Amino acid sequence: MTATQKNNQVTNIDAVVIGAGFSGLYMLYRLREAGFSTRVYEAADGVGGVWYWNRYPGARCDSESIYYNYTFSEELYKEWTWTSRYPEQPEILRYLNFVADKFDLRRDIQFNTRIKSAYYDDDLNRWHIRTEDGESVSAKYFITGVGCISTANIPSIKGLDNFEGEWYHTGHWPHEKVDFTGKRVGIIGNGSSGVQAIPVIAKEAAHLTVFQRTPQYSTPAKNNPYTEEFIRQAKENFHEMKKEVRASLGGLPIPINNQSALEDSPEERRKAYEKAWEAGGARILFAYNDLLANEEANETASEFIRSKIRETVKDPETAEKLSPTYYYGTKRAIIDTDYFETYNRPNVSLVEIKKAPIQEITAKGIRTADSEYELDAIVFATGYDGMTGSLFKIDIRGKDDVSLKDKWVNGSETRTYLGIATAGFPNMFMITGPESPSVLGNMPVAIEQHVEWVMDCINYLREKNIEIIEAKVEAEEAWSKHCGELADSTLYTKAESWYTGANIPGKARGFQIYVGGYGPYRDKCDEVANKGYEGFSLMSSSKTTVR
Ligand code: N01
Repeated sequence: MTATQKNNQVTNIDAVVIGAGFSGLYMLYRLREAGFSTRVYEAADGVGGVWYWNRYPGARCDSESIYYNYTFSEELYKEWTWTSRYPEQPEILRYLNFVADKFDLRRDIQFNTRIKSAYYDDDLNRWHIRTEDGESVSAKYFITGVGCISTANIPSIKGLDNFEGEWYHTGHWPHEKVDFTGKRVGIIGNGSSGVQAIPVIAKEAAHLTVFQRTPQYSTPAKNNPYTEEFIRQAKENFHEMKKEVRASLGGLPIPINNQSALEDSPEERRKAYEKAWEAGGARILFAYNDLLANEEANETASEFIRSKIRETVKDPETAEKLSPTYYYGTKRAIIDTDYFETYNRPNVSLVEIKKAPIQEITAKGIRTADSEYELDAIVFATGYDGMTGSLFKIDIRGKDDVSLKDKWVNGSETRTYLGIATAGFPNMFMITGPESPSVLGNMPVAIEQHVEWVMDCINYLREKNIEIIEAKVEAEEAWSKHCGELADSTLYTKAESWYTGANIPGKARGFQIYVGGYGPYRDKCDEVANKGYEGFSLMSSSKTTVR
């Protein structure tokens, strides 16, 4: 089959994939390898997905580099060398470009092209995909690799248009260096992005004002350059590492201490938390097995981090303002380099906008309920419309012209089977869709598992001459219920976070992530496949049920 053509002619191909980040690149590689004609559409002018856009100062991944990789190719793993424990955004982008070059992926990626709609044609059993430029393509399989956190949340604050300075969102950072030297900068938001950007901007700006809605826990990353010896060992250990990350709960080979925090004495706990703190990263979450399930256990870890904040921040009043009260880990655990230390700088100030909310952005800066702050630049580190935001940006319509947004009632009734498929949308697959474990771990591991499962499934359909696969309503009802019950057995649902949709005004609340862990989830997906895709209807082209 041929690739698409530009002049408004509809071209038939086997598969359309949206997005050229970790998901889309690997999906393309596998589809092409299996002999399926494939086209990837990407809005940016290069590969990278979120790592193409997130160029803000200090942007870095919080998974350790040697695990933040594809593992499908030993050769690739051994050819690429990371420089430090946590990869910086430019390095990750270089890695993904290296992957695209090595496997000659670009020739099947159409850049600078945003997908506007995807309609399923029930008569032809095909997806019709249309770009914003009016180009159309018809494909048997429609696969989304749009990312879980890629649709920026820019709060609608009165007056932004009147602001005379510059403003930026961390997820849409300019390609050129933004120079804050000598400027008065305001930053709204202190999640993972803000916590990374704040120390770096503070070093450059004349003054940095942090507008904080909710204080956050953060633990030191303890980043350091990798030694040659460390890299040599990591490469040698490839097969073991691959096996371990794939079986693990969060895609990292970090063992969890299988014991309740409440079984240890306060002294023993302090020792365990100190050790985890010193090891760096979010190791505290692994110190005991009930931190995300038991309030009392969680409080011991939460209080430990608050004690570190009090030790680090010299001004007790500021330390108090920076001390969170929610359950540690129920918002995404953040890791940092000198975040709390930054508040000891004379050019940094903290404004609590829960006490005095932002009322308006004026020509000169930000006006809260009790003050006006003159600024030359505003940085929105205000996060994303997670899980469903990027899917809903595309008008996706399945059988009977039902839109995904309507089916999921704008996100309040998201129903998927395994987070991969949804009833009424045949031959559509979501890479790390809602109700898969995705963002609760090291994403490349989750992505590889989904891509490989989807590829095996498509190969199976070809082998068995099956034209259509569609999740059954009862299977997705059961899966969604199971996801909800698992989430309710944890503390996650108690937090106001992007995980629960609480960050987007008007968005329905819910916890659309499978919390059972990567390894158990993989087993469940494999079981479904081994049982001939149990929970799916498999049909011939005449819609005769094959199984
Ligand atoms: O976004 P966030 P993020 N007015 O939603 C505040 C991944 N990631 O971009 O807590 C005022 O976490 C909001 O306040 P509150 C990672 O999965 C990974 O930082 O809602 N403030 C919060 O402080 C992460 O979880 C890496 O009260 C408003 C902040 O903005 C996810 O991306 C790096 C507001 C948003 O925090 C998102 O992180 C970066 C409003 N209207 C990102 N709306 C690494 O791997 C929101 N806020 C290291």
